[in-house]
Amino acid sequence: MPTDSHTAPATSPTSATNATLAAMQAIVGAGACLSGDADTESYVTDYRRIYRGKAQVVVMPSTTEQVSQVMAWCHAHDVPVVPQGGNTSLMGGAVPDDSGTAVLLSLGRMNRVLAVDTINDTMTVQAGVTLNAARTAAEQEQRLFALRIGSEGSCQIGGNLATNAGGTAVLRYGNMRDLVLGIEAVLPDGRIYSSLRGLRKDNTGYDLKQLFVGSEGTLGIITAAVLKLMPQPRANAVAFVAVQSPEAAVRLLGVAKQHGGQAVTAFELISAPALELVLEYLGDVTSPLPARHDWMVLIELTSGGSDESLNATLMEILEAGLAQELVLDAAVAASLADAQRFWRIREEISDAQTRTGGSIKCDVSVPLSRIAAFIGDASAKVLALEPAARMVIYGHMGDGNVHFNPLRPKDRSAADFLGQWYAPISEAVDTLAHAENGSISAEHGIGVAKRDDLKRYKSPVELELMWQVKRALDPKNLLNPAKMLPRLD
Ligand code: FAD
Ligand code: S2G
Ligand code: ZN
Repeated sequence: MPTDSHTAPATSPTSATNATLAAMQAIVGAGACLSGDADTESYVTDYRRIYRGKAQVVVMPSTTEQVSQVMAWCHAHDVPVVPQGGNTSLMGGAVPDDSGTAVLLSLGRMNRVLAVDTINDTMTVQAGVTLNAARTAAEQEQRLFALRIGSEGSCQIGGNLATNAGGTAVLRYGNMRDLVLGIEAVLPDGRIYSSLRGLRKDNTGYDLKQLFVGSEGTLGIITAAVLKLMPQPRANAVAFVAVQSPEAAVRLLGVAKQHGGQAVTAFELISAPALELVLEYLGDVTSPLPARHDWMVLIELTSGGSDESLNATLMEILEAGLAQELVLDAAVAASLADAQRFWRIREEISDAQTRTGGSIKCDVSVPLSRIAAFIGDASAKVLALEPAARMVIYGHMGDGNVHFNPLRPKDRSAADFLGQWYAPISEAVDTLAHAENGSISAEHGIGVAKRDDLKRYKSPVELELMWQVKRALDPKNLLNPAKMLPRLD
C-alpha cells in the first residue's frame, strides 16, 4: 500500500506554521482553526486509521467567501490545501501527507440546507451538509434524495460529489454524477466558480460542474450544490434470498427487471463469509435464513403504489426464480422492522471489515454479463495464493460492482496478512477486472491507495488528458497534491 512522503518544508515548520495560523485566524477567526498534533489528529488520520499525516493548520471556514480567501492566501504563499468532508473515504484521499506543509480545509461548518424547491424538485445545500441531513431535509418535504451509503451519518455532500459516491440505490437512481444539477466551487487561486442552477437541460458550453464530480479535491473545493429530488416511494418490498451461484444471481436480476421494471431499486450480493463476518460483528442478529448458503442477494423494490401490489410483484419474482432453479430459499420482510434488519446486515459489512482489520479492498466493476465469471476466476486466483483467505464478497451486483475484499484468516494478524498479500492479491484481482474491461475502482476513487496502480490500468492518453486538466485548473499543484494522479515521469 503506497505511503506518501514529500520533501521537508522549506522553512522550519514553526515559523511557517505561525504565519499560516495567523493568516487563517484573520480570515475565519481563532475559534475556527486548529493546530498542533493533538488537536488535529482526528483530521489527519483516515477512517480506517491506515493513513496518518500532518497539517500546519486545520481551518474550518463557514462561508464560500472565507474559503475563497483561504485559497487565495495559500495560493499566494504556495501552501498546499487538502479539502475534507466527513473523512469517511477509504483510499487515503482526505488526509495530508506527513510533510506538515499542508493546510487541511474542513467543510464541516458549511452545513446549511439553503433551499428546497418542491416544484422544481431540487435542493440547494452547502458542501458540509451530511448525507443523512440532506436525506432528512428531503423527507420532510415528502421527497427523496436518492444517494444511500452506509457512511451517511458522517459523509458530506461535498465529499459525496468529490468521490462521485455510489451506494445501494445506484441501480434505480444512479450515482452522484447523476444526482447533481449545479455546483459552486472555489478554484485553487481563490476564484469562485458557480453554476448553482436547478436546470435539467442547459447546453451552453462544456458541462464544467462535472469536472469537479469525482475529482477527489484535486481541481476545486466544492462549497455548495443543487441536487435532484425524487418522488418519495410509498411502497417498499425487501427479500433476503439464497441463490445457487453468482451466475444464478445475475439471472435472477434479469427476472426481477422483467417483472418489476423501474421498481427494482437495490440488488446486493452477499457471500457466506461476508454474512458470517457481519453476524459475528453485530452479535445481536441472526441470519434471516434458517440454513447456510454460499451466496445470497438482498433485493429491494420501491414504488409509488401500494405495499400489497409491490409484495405481489416480489412474490412473482421469487416464484419465477424458484421455477428456474435460481432461488434456493428466501425471507420476505413482513414489516418495516424486518426490512431494516436485512438492511442493517448489509450496511454493517463494511465496518465489520474495518473492525476486524486485514481487508484487501478490491472495489471493482465489470460488465454485468461478466461479473459471475469474474467472481469465479478472481476467487480461484486468490485461493490459489492464500487458501485460508476469507472471501468477503458483497455489494452492488446490479451495477456490475462488487466489493471483492479478501479478508485475513482468523489466525493471522492484519499486519502479517496485508504485508504478505496486499500487493499480490490486489494486483491479481485488479488485473482480472481490467482484462474484463472493468474498473479497479467502481465507487471509492483512487486517493493515495490506488494512485500508482492507475498507471497500469489507464491509457497514456487518459493519464495525459487528466494531467492537462489538472494543470489547467491547478497549475501550482496545490490542491490535494499527490492524490489520484500518478506521476508520469
Ligand atoms: P472525505 O473522506 O472527507 O473526502 C473524500 C475525498 O473528497 C478526498 O479526496 C477529499 O479531499 C475530497 N473532498 C471532500 N470534501 C470536498 C469538497 N467539499 N470539495 C472538494 N473535495 C472534497 N462510498 C460509496 O461510494 N458507496 C458506498 O456504498 C460506501 N459505503 C461506505 C460505508 C462505510 C461504512 C464507509 C466508512 C464508507 C463508505 N463509502 C462508500 C466511502 C465514503 O463514505 C464515500 O466515498 C463518501 O462519498 C466520502 O464522503 P466524505 O464527506 O467522507 O469525504
Ligand atoms: C459498501 C463500503 C466500503 C468497503 O459497503 O458498499 O462501499 O468496501 C462499501 O468496506
Ligand atoms: Zn459500496
